[in-house]
Amino acid sequence: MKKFTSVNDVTDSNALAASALQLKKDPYAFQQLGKNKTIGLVFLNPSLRTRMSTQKAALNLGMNVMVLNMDKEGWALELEDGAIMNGNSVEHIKEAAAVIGQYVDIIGVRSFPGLKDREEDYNEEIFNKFVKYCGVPIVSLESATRHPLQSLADLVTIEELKTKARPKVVLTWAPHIKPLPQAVPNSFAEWMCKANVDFTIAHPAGYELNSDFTQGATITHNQDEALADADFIYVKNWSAYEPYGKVLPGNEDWMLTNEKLKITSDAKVMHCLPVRRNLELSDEILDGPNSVVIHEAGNRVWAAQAVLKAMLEEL
Ligand code: SN0
Repeated sequence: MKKFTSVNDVTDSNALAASALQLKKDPYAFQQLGKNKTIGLVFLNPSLRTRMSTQKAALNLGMNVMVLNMDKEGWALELEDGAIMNGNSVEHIKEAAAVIGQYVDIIGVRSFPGLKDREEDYNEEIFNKFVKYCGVPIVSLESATRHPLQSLADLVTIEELKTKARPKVVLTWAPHIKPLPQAVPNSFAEWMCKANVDFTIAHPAGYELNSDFTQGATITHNQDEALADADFIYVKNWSAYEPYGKVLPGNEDWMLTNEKLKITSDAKVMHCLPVRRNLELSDEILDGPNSVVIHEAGNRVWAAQAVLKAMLEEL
């Protein structure tokens, strides 16, 4: 694999999930593969799981790891082509990305959407500048519109914990006070649409995702209808796609509770984390027997390791 930015970069997502589960059984089998190879993880936004799991994955493969918290420790970055840099920005992304590419064999980049200009976000303008100027294979650590390492870990978790060949998986919107990206739900939807699952998306009216990501999904505004007989529930907030980046009033009753779990098939509850307790997801669910969120976060290592292994094999 030369780049990992979406499910479309993967020839066989089930085989990649199987590779992740194999690595989970034998984490250090490919220590030679990454010897003397370096990954640079560049963060323009905060991270806990993506940073630590990708770092651990690289170490398991024998790689060296460098982390740059560019938003906090780097020079203020200029992103505009043709800018006259007489303001606060110090270094243009053209030089910054190209220089990082001199030091590493693979680059990972995290760049959240601004949630102001939909075209800019959905064209992945910042992320694609890294792709264009860094000159080395790139892995997305969450871009404006997708979070593929998370989605692969989610697929791995479902494959690992499912008790029937084709489980019912429900992505349900949850309340939040801040406008959050659509990256996680977009990405989860496009991976689930290609997986062997019965996939439903439930959200309040007005939170329709971009239909490019949801082809093949059942979509409903009725949460109860969606939750009936669910085997997995994936809880996530996102802001509206239209009007772009907005939080619409109401819908607090969309938070998942034990009462709502009763109509499911004793569903396992997933969330990418970080989660705001008792706003997005109740204590009783997070601390109860149906939550698999910590297990899911643990699987981030094996997902990242399967991706880095596939990239190292083609370096
Ligand atoms: C990010 C998101 O895309 O929703 C990262 C998830 C992996 N989440 C947040 O930014 C949460 C911020 C908050 O204030 O709760």
